[in-house]
Amino acid sequence: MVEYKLVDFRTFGDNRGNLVTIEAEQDIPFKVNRVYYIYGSEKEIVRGKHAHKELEQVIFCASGSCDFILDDGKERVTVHLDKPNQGLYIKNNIWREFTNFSEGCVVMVLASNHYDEADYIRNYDDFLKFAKENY
Ligand code: T46
Repeated sequence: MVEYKLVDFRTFGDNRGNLVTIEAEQDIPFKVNRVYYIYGSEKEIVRGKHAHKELEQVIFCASGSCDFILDDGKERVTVHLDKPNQGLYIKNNIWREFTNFSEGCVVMVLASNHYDEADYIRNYDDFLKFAKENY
């Protein structure tokens, strides 16, 4: 089974709408060092296509929906994200691709580390080799 977790964030709703909280090291298992977001991707575009050696992330659609394809070198699973108060936790060493973006989709990402291109494995065969050697 590909390892991932869906995390339900605390949501305070009333007749004014909803307020969602995400506490670092409480609701999610790491200190957040970086936040980035992605919007304006057409439905059929495929983003990602890489793994991370160390980085952990929690990902959610603040608006709209998309599909995350996760691959641990042995299996692939597709996770549909469509709730602004539910995050997908992905640990390091998982190949990810994401696609099937809805109109107006905004993908928010909370990351455990600052941006470091050296942490990326952008070639699938290199990922399989790294996964075999390290796990
Ligand atoms: C991931 C998925 C979910 C930066 O300069 N700083 C940053 O913090 C990030 C995330 C990207 N960049 C630059 C690097 C590239 O020149 O932005 C450009 C686009 O990045 P990339 O092609 O890696 O974007 P995605 O959407 O394929 O992947 C991103 C994250 O990079 C990745 O860590 O897990 O979102």
